[in-house]
Amino acid sequence: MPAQNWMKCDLCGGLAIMSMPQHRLKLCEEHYLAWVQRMVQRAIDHYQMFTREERVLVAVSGGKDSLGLWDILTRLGYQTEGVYIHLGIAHEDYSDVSQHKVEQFAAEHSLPFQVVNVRAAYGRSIPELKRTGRGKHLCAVCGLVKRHIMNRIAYEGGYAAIATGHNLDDEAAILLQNTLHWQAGYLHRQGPVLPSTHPRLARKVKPLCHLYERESAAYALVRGVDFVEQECPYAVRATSIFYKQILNQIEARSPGTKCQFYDGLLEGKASGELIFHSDKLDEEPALNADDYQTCPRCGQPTLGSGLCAFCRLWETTT
Ligand code: Q46
Ligand code: ZN
Ligand code: ZN
Repeated sequence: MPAQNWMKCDLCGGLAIMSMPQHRLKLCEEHYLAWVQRMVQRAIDHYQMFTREERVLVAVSGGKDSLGLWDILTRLGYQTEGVYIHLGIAHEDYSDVSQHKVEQFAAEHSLPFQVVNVRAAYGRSIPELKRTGRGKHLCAVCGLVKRHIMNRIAYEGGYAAIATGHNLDDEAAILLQNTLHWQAGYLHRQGPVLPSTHPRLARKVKPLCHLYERESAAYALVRGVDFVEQECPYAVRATSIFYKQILNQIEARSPGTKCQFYDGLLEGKASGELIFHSDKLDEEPALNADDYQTCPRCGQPTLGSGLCAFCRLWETTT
């Protein structure tokens, strides 16, 4: 008998298209799609991210993770609406192309979504804001603006949670970075759910937190999701990419390491074996709603007195 040179699905014996060595599992297309949905459902239930009665705002960038997440949540029967934040990144028409992918996906699936164009809404795109601003790294400016807009939209629209497409590789890279620098405050709050600590700050959830990046990408490809393949041009400078590469090298030698690394943090915190002091948190969230003041300009909660970090950003650039 000639040796078989194709992988067999562990469930049906058909042609396997994905192998997950950390789970010792190989699956065909049909069983892979179902497995991914089950993994996401399990994370939503385990971490009590949201219920089917709650409305969820999905932050969609046009990439594989966020569009794949929107697809999965919709198939699982959750009430979702997408929001795309147009950052005004003109390099290779990145923002326009991404917006188009989101529009196409929403139209094909008859899903509601809205677009916030940063330049149209606030007067400057993210790269323009960075050019005229001081100090902060562009990605820090971008993150601050996105968080503010997402919180505003979730509050105005009465959404229970904001779901983002962070996968296990993203989380493990952030964890490595925070551990190498012993960022106790960030380690304290890193996890699949960031609870709401103020009525104007929605709960943040990461339903893909147990899926490797390659698994999330494979889901989008197999499902036929048309996503933007190019990364944000500024992402190449991000240190998280470097940490991801290192973790991938370790994973290749020792499958399951990324998973154990991240799960170890969550389990250690849940059991009380790992305790990080959080008194040095420099941004949201504070411990409870009383810790916040109200920004006199935008009305959002802020930890200091006077303008919030978002409003100060525009102040320093005018
Ligand atoms: S979108 Fe914005 Fe990222 Fe691009 S500019 Fe940096 S933070 S890399 S998630
Ligand atoms: Zn199968
Ligand atoms: Zn403000």
